[in-house]
Amino acid sequence: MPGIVLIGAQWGDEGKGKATDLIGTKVDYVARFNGGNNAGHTVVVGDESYALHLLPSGIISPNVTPVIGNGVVVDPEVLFEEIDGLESRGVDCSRLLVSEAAHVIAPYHRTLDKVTERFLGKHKIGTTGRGIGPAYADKINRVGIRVHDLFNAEHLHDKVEASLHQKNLMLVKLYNRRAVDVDQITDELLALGERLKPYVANTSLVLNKALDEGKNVLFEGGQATMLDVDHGTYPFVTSSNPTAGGACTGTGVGPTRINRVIGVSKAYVTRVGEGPFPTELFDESGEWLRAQGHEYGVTTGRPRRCGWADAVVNRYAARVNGLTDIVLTKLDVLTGLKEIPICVAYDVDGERHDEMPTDQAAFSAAKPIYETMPGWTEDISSCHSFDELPATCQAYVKRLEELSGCRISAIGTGPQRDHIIQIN
Ligand code: 2SA
Ligand code: GDP
Ligand code: MG
Repeated sequence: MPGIVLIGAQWGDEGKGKATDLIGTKVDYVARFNGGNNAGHTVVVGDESYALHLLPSGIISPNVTPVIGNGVVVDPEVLFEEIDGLESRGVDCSRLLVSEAAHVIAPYHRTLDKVTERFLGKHKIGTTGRGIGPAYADKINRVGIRVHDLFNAEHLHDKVEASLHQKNLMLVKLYNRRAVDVDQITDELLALGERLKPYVANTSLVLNKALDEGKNVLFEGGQATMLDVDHGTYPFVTSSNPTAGGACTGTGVGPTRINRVIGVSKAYVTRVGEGPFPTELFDESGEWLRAQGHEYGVTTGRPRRCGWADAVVNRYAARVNGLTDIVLTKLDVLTGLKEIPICVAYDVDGERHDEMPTDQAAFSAAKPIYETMPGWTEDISSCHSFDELPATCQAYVKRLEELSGCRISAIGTGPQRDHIIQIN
């Protein structure tokens, strides 16, 4: 089982950090393939809790080589902050490999992210403000700066100049800001490049060689399916491909090398930022879920919007990612509810939709059609097998599995690393 992809099946924060870390102990490489420090993964090990943004979750496991793939956008300042923070807590980060082809987030990307959101007003996306969108826009516009550009002063100056030409016009004329100085940015980036150098590698070559040698590689996605720029709720998405296909383009490994695709899905749903969310709860049930599940952004601290499980989203995620199995997290959060609704289909202007509508106007108008399952009151965090779960809890999982059209292979029963039930 050498190539495993692990992605979020909903709108993010499904607990991928925990799932990745769990599988990470059995793998040799963990490679991030998309996004940047907009991601927030919480990994709990014993009494220690680690909030990771840019670093792959595998960084916590000493036998794993963590890799930042070419599909990731790297903010070097944030990367060093994260490395320093972990090393001060005794986590060795020297094994880290960063792709030389990954694009760099420069300070002007962060500025542009914030001013663009402000100018969008009521049309804003609700970004994390980390410069993600503008960095990917530069990549697609072919004026991006790549990691290997940081090692050649003359070449870098040229690239920065090309990248800033249009942006400076925009900053000055449209946004009433000062122009960014090409020389100053070049010097800053060169200095960051010096520190980055020891980590930089041809990671596509490294990963392909590892797979040739029969090593296990876990490809870790940031964000999630419904935030995918192609398959998510466009335009309320991130600017990368968090779906399984992104694992190949974002690391330089071919699809024939992927053996398993795991989708992580919460037992309910959350979303941060703007955009449609059919099962969102605006009453005390939503507040209850937020409080029970501690649903606040790991990167921005924003309260997450909460809603009931949505089997249409799960089914869609199973399809567009080709999921082989689902890890269902945070089932313990639902403990104490008398009844638990599951959305089985949508009503769009009186018409039933069993599958995800591609038209965002239809998706925005979608009303959930619910089926209700009985709840349970027993604490499930000490259960170590499926059979130990209360009968109504088992029935909830089984129904969700049936509606999602994909096997549930593990269940999260609490925030700790060992709060997990593996199902064979
Ligand atoms: P961006 O910054 O351009 O990627 O924002 C675009 C949309 O993508 C959403 N997004 C996220 N959604 C959930 N979790 C994310 N990571 C953090 C976390 C978020 C946080 O783990 O909690 O701390 O707020 C994440 N990153 C991006 C974002 O909300 C926009 O809707
Ligand atoms: P990610 O972005 O998908 O990695 O998820 P986040 O780390 O942003 O958010 C998931 C949160 O849920 C973290 O605080 C985890 O510690 C926590 N968590 C993960 N699995 C479980 C679980 O099974 N039960 C509970 N109660 N918490 C969990
Ligand atoms: Mg997160």
